[in-house]
Amino acid sequence: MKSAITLSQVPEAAAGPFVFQQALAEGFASAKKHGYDAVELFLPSPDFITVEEIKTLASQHDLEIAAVGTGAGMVKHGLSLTDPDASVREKALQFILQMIDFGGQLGAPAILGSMQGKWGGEVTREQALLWLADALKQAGAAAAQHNVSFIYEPLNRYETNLINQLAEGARYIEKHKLEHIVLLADLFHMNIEESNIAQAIIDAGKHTGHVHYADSNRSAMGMGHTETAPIIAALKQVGYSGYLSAEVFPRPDAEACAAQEIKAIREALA
Ligand code: LER
Ligand code: MN
Repeated sequence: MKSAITLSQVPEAAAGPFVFQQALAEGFASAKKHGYDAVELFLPSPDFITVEEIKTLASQHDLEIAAVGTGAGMVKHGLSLTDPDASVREKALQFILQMIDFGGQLGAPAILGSMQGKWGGEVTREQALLWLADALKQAGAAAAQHNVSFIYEPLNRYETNLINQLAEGARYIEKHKLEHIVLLADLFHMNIEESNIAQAIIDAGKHTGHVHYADSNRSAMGMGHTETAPIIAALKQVGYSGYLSAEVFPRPDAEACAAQEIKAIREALA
């Protein structure tokens, strides 16, 4: 397993779980200084910066790109794949396909979190899950063209009512025969939704493709009450070899958070 840390350039998400929010050049330098293997990027849109500029920063600092988030499509542009309005769903899909293309050129998968939306009002749960499966089919095919996966993230109940648990996500992938789709195990969401985080990872088996390594309170690991040993053992048991990514609140500040998180990752993997 490898380490990653979040860099955000989305002012609307300033209160979100993103560690470094300064200019990207500084964020890359900080990630390297703390010893991370990779950065996870949260950008306002796919045309915010060129792929070439990111490639230059990555090679200057000898960092990989672990993943690119799509959440700005929701927090900045109000787009969701399960919006009752077909034109909004289409815009959401196009935003995601462009982000897949952006990340793909960097060898990085894109993540679907808040842009999955919610069911309710005129939209039934069955309808929303069908729209979502249809979008995931297209996203998976687009990702495969870059030899990467597309990452689907079950979120806690306060952020979506579609799929809240990891094994439920695994069953959904299998039911709809979704290809090139992997699951994101965000340990913060799982602390709320799972009865046993380690068992949930075992139950989801091979489907986990990315990990947001957050403590129970979404601070850096070690600042809450998550017991990490069984979780790391479960990830090893299912053959997970991807990133433990610091999608956590920059508490007490970004520097201290980054230092605590890399210490926790090193201890966990030692
Ligand atoms: C995104 O990775 C996530 O975990 C969401 O909670 C962000 O709103
Ligand atoms: Mn997450």
